[in-house]
Amino acid sequence: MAHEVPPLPYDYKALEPHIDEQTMHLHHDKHHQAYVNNLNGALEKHPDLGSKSVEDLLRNINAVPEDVRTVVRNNGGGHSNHSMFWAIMKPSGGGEPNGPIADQIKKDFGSFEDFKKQFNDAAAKQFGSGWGWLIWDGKLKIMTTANQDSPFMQGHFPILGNDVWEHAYYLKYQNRRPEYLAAWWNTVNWDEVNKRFEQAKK
Ligand code: MN3
Repeated sequence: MAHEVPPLPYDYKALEPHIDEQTMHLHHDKHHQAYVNNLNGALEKHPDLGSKSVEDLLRNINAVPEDVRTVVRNNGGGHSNHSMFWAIMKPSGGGEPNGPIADQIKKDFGSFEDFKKQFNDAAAKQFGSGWGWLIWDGKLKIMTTANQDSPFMQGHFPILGNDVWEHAYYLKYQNRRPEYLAAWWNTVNWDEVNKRFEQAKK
């Protein structure tokens, strides 16, 4: 069964003014679709991998046949990362986190403000294209990956992640990545992040 881009769970302009409508169209309809097309193209050569979830492929990336491993890494990573990304945002999102993730952030980072500062700092410093992540490793930790590499490849469950490829922000913010990083928190869907936090601890 072929992989598919999940439909955006809100309108393309719903995250304005933080993320603009044109960026959402290009990002979701073109970039994410291209990752899915490339992933499906690679998997056609190995029908035995067709039944695996993209997360399972990434968790065992070294078991993927060598002739398609890099394509699966980049495009399977791109598919998984973006599927998470659309889901953890919502219109009129942001504000202070709630529920268990709020308590854990306080425990592991001192305060939400300190966590945001550390996360934005790490994501701003990611050289070139990549992602900033919040993962669970017995405690909450911030990490970054290059390109479309996924925390799943390192055995970690991504609770929350922000895309720092230029395609995520360049139309509106140009080279001002820190401005995009600061604005992005106004889109976060903390209910969804809490669901992912539950999954991460399993
Ligand atoms: Mn992207």
